[in-house]
Amino acid sequence: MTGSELLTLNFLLLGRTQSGKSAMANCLLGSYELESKLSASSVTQECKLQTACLSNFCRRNGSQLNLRINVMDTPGCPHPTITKERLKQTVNTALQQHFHHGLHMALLVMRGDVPFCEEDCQVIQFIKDLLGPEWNYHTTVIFSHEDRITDAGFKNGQDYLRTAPDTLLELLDSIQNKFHFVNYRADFLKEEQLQILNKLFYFIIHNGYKSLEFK
Ligand SMILES: Nc1nc2c(ncn2[C@@H]2O[C@H](COP(=O)(O)OP(=O)(O)OP(=O)(O)O)[C@@H](O)[C@H]2O)c(=O)[nH]1
Ligand SMILES: [Mg+2]
Repeated sequence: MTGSELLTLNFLLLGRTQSGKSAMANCLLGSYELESKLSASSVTQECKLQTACLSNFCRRNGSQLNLRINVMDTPGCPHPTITKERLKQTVNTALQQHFHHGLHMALLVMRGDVPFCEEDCQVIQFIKDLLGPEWNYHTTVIFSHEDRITDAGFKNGQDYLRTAPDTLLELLDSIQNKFHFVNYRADFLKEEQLQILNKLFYFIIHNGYKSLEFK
């Protein structure tokens, strides 16, 4: 006899303006519900929650595991009109309201094809302030724009990281090298969705399914 089990995982997207947060959120959800577009300013102006269910995601302890994922998209940081303090309050309130069982993983979306700079350090500080001392267990870096990296002649993201500055390598080291390069192309959406979810699921198992609670 086999039964089925439902597991809920909560994800938060964070990152600089126009880094690809909403595209990544859509990729996780396997849909196009969140507005994602090129802009000279910030597209996402408030926190938005979307949910998706994946039946028979994998087998666990002899049962079929159905996955429910809650994905919170956020405005970019730093933001042209929202101060960092205000943004922190807004994200914190949204997490308290919607993630009753806590946050499993924050996804820091960084453009893989743009060099690491001071603004990235500001986002990292924002994540530390928001998530607290355990931030590094609950943060995964998502490098977007992998397509541009391979178009430029690198074999893959790992190959590209050989050119990375120490500040970026130190960041990756501090989060136990939890990172993923994503090639966001609409026609690969389902393929990317499963790849990234499998990886995140593995990181969350490694954390013993622990989540961060917000009060
Ligand atoms: N080529 C390429 N384009 C991408 C990738 N990820 C995102 N984009 C594009 O980058 C632009 C910005 O993406 P968004 O998802 O709106 O970025 P965002 O971080 O949510 O932007 P804001 O809400 O303005 O902060 C869109 O045109 C996306 O299609 C990627 O991996 N490769
Ligand atoms: Mg957005």
